Parts: sequence; C-alpha cells; structure tokens
Amino acid sequence: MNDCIAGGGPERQADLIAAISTATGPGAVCVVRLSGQGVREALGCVFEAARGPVGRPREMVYGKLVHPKTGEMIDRAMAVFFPAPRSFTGEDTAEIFGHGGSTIPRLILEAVMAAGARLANPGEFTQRAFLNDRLSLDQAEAVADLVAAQGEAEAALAARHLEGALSAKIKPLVDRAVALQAELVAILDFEEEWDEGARAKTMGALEGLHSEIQTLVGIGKNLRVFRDGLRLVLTGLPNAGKSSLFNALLGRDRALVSPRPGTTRDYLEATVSWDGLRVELVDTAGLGARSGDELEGLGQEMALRELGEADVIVRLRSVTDPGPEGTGAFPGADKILTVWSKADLRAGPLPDGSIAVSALTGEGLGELKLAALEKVGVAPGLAPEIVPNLRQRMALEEAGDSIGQALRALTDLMPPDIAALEVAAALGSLNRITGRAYTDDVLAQVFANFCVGK
Ligand SMILES: Nc1nc2c(ncn2[C@@H]2O[C@H](COP(=O)(O)OP(=O)(O)OP(=O)(O)O)[C@@H](O)[C@H]2O)c(=O)[nH]1
Ligand SMILES: [Mg+2]
Repeated sequence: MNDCIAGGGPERQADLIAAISTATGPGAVCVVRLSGQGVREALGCVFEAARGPVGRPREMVYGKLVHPKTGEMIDRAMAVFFPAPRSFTGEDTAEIFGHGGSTIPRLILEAVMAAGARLANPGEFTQRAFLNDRLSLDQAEAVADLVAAQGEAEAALAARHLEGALSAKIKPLVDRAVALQAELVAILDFEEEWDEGARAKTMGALEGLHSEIQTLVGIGKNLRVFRDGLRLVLTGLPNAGKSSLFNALLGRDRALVSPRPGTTRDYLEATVSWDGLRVELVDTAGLGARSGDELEGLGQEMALRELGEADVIVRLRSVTDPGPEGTGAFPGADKILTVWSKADLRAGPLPDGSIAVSALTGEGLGELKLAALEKVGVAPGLAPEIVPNLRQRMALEEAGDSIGQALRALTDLMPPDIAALEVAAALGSLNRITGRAYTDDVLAQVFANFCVGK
C-alpha cells in the first residue's frame, strides 16, 4: 500500500476537490473527477496501473482501483491525468472512469476522499476554470446551460455561448468604452480645444455604443424563448376544441375530450419540440358563461391565471360556434393568436388571413406552429448566435443606462469628467458580463445553478 497523504504541487493550485461528474443511477460508466493540489499523488494512492505508471500527461491508463486505507479492490477502471495548466480547471486534474450504477461511483469517491480530497461544491470545477482564466464568466454560464439544455435549440445556443460568442460581442464594446473614457478624460486638459464639432463627434460615438448595447438587450428580451422555452396556452369557449387540439399537437391522447362543455377543469401541461425549440403546451378550462357549477368556476380562475403566464395565447373559435369576436375579457391581448377550430366542419370561406385548424384532420397545425413562433419573433429556421441571459441582460441594461447618462451630461454641457465617470460605470457593467470584473456575490449567483461535479 502507498503512503497516502496528498500534497505538493505548484503553489497556485487550490485544495484538492473531487466529485462524481456523471449522473447517478444505472449506467455503464461513471466519471470521478479530481482537481487541485496533489492530484497525481491521490491518484497514485487509489489506482494501480496494470502496466507502467499512472500520471503520464493525458494518457489513459487501465488498472485497478483500491481503497487507500483498506487496500480492498473496488473496480477495474481507466484513469487519466491532465497536468496544469492544460486542463479544464487550469489545475492538475484527473479523471477516473469506473463502472456506473448506484454503488461503485460512491466507493470510488470515498476512496479518493480517503486519499486526501474533499467533496467539490456545485460548479467548483468550472469556477476554478474561470478563476484560472480558462473560461470567461459567460462561457462558464454556458457550461451550465449546456448541461441543462432541453432541446436542440437550447443546446445549440449554449454551445455557441461556450465558444465565446457573447464575449466576442462584448469585447469590442468594452474597447470602445475604454477609448471613449480615455478621450473624455484627456479633454479635461484641453477643454478650450473641445469645440462643438469635437463634442458632437464624441456624442455620436456614445450614441453608437448605446444603440449597440440596446440591440443586445433587445435580443435578450425578444429571443428569451431560446433559453426559457415557449409557453403556449390554449383558450376559448367551452367545447371550442382546446383539448382536441392539445392532443393533436402532442400526437397522443393526453387530455379528455367530450361533446359536453366544461370537460377540462384542471389545466394540463405537456412539452413538445418545434424546430428544436422547447414548447410547453397548456390546455385549460373553457372561458365563458358560467353555469354556476363551483368546479367550473375554479377551473376558469385557474385558466385565467395560466393566460397571465403565457408567451402566446391561442384563442380558439369554433367555426360552428365562434362566440363573440372581441377578446375584451382576455388578459394579455398582444399575446393572443386567434385561430378557427374544427375547420373540417366549416360551411363557407373564413375571413382572409385566418388560421384554421382541425384536430380531426390535422389541417392547419403547421400554420398554427409558424404563427405562434412568429408571435414571439421566431422566424422559421432562426438560430440566434447569442441570447444574453437575465444576469447578462441586466448588466447590459445598466451599461446602456450609464451611457445614456453620459450623453445627457454632454447634452447639458456639463464638464466632460461627469460623462467620463458614467462611461467608467458602463465599462464596469460590461466587464461584469465576461467576468473581467466580478464580486463574490456574482460568482455565488452564477455557480449556485451548477450541479456537483461540473
Ligand atoms: N369535427 C371536429 N370536431 C372536433 C374538433 N375538435 C374538437 N371537436 C369536438 O368538439 C367537442 C369538444 O372538444 P374538446 O376538445 O373537448 O373541447 P374543449 O375546448 O377542450 O372543451 P372544454 O374542455 O369543455 O372547454 C368534442 O366532441 C370533439 O370531438 C375538430 O377539429 N373537428
Ligand atoms: Mg377541454
């Protein structure tokens, strides 16, 4: 048995952490990851390579895993060592590939902890990668998004952010803010030379910067569905065919359908994928004249609440019983997409530009999807390069506000150092996005969303 106290290694490495990086439960293989000071020693304590030593850089080795204290064999496994700085965290790192399931991963983890590691906090590997400059903060967030992605659109977006697409947009804005700030500070010494023309030029540059920041804010707001998915709520009179359409869009009979009005009481949710985009379909109780039935009333209240949560409200009007034309009582008028239902029963033509669907024949379902996506600004095939998340968007909004203040200061003919201070504030906000400037609070907020082992 080896002498098993991990330690040594370059000064700059943080303490040794370990975690199971794969999901628990049935699975052929698990990965236990280690990072920090003493990785190589700890690996030597738990892993007996079949041939040659373990710990040659980036070389996968086959061998036997043993508990360092008892010497008991745990598993046959593979292990690989990544020396600092060319590793995910930038520190010495190792990965052990053992068998999966509910027990072996835990035993491997216990063994590496007996060899001197402590259990990693959520996101601690990625946090170290950020602190060691392996990733920017927006890239670190993309790691979590990639793991959490539900559907191809979310995954593709996270992959682009991981490649640094957002940093690439922020960097030139930062450069321009730096230049503008320097210019405004320099003017202090030559204020007499700062004539109307020079002032107008600086203001033009600030306006350009402001509008680009606003564009990114707008993308974050308008294309939010690429991160959060789209919540589509079906509403209409009782019997309008909501549950039938819900089933047709889902491709299976999930909701009860009957010719009796007031069939649906509780709301029903189901997730589908449209063009890789996650769509939450919600079927609700019909809205309309109440029969006085208590449950019907409760169902309608619930339906109204759901309308408030919707990104798109599909309001069905049956061709056989359309009810009133207006949408007066509905909250969220701008989210409403009016759609004719039971199109197979129509007697004559419908008004121009109407969307008509039939749950029975499947007519119009494709059109309905396109129109719903268009309602939230998603054109067919749209794959946005970036969509700032809420944290990033708030920082962008703050940056935009500061640039706006700088412009106001110059418009009001205040001294240029006032504007310079505002530009500096904007710079701070922009730098928070990529993590060039950060506080412990921001790190805690970002990495709280991670799982252990990432
Ligand atoms: N011909 C035809 N009948 C339909 C279509 N959609 C629904 N129906 C019929 O209309 C009746 C009501 O359908 P539902 O889907 O239960 O309507 P709903 O809007 O969910 O009704 P409530 O839950 O009671 O508010 C049922 O008898 C359905 O078979 C359609 O596209 N074509
Ligand atoms: Mg129903």
